[in-house]
Amino acid sequence: MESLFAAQSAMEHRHIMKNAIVTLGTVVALTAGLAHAQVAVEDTDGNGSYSMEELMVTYTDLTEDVFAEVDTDGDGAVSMDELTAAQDAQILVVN
Ligand SMILES: [Ca+2]
Ligand SMILES: [Ca+2]
Repeated sequence: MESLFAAQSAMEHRHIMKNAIVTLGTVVALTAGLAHAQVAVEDTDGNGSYSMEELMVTYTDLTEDVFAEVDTDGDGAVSMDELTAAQDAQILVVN
């Protein structure tokens, strides 16, 4: 009986360790996400969204296909949220 308890205890310990590692991974991912969001793209014409031309100042090799992927609602402009999502998903990466 005692060895069964010991085995259970060891399993529980591993489970706790696994959760701690997962939590740490989430924190790292969130921190990385924040770092991506800090890549500044200038809204040159100040209309509150990013055009292909504005994005290309920062992402010089941006293609129309990638722009369409970033513009998830397909309205022809990239909003702040769409930009952040694309940066987090590493669709937009500065070379
Ligand atoms: Ca703009
Ligand atoms: Ca859009």
